[in-house]
Amino acid sequence: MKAFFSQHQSKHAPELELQNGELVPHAESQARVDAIRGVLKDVETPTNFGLEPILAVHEAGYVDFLKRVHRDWFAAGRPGDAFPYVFPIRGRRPLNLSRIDAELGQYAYDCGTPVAEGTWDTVYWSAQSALSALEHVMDGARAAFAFCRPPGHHAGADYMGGYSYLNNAAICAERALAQGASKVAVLDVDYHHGNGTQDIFYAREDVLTVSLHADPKTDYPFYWGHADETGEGQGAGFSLNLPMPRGTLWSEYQARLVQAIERVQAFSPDLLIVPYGADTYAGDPISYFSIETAEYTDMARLIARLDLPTLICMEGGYAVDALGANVTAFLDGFET
Ligand code: OKP
Ligand code: ZN
Repeated sequence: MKAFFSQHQSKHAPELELQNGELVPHAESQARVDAIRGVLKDVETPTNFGLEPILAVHEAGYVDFLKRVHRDWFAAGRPGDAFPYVFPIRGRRPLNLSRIDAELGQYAYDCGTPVAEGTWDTVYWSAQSALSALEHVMDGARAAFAFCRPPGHHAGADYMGGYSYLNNAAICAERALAQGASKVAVLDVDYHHGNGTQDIFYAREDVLTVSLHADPKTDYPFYWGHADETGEGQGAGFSLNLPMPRGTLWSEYQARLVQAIERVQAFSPDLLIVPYGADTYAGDPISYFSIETAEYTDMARLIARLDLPTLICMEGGYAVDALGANVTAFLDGFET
């Protein structure tokens, strides 16, 4: 299967994240890039589609902020990566504050998503990789792999979080609709709930979001991904959340995936987008499901049985030593 990746996507290299009360080396590391890049055989440099498809999803003020925030941080005399530390909680009125810390808090929801010097270039080109893979599928390919990094599925229209800055899957869903698709389904199989994608389409009936993930009662992102979140307004019934307990095995996961697939089938979309995280892997250092490498092929085969044009977007997966094999196993399931 054809993959898309730009060298610019190596630039993002945040040093630290705040995790469980400690500043630790950032899990979304450069080593992930090498691990995945090393197993891809048919890789193309993405086409530059510009900002327009990004701005169809993300608020212009947020995109402008992403572009310049690290420069502003540096100009303010701050060291290292730009980190938020004050957040406007629920219902705060909008204030046009220019202090760097106020801006950061307004556009972020966690302390795991610092903006580093190369972040903008990387997330811009990740989105272009996704759009290029989408174009390949819209041109008739059965499936394509967008090697995006960092992940995107936690980013909302105007916020970053969960290592995510631009929501690649959402940008592609919106683009597909603009290019003539009438319905798009997003089937998120990362370990973590795809809260950004869900938020972006929560009130919409033209994009179905389905997410299989660790129960937010025990796992990040806590506040979203509960089973009773089903959409609102016109979008009521068009969000489906299937949380599972820590320790979930493939045999158990499979039953939920079948349920998810049936929902997608009933929706009858023109295009399927699969945010894929290899962090459901048994050996993942920050996640707690028990899926084994070979089982990713079974997972992908089940999804492939939907027989829909499919765009796969890379999300998480932090067991670097197994990452290449896990990605290969998943992509293999679409070839056979
Ligand atoms: C991004 B993706 C746990 C900290 C979790 C955020 C995880 C973001 C995952 N102690 N930090 O969905 O793989
Ligand atoms: Zn994840």
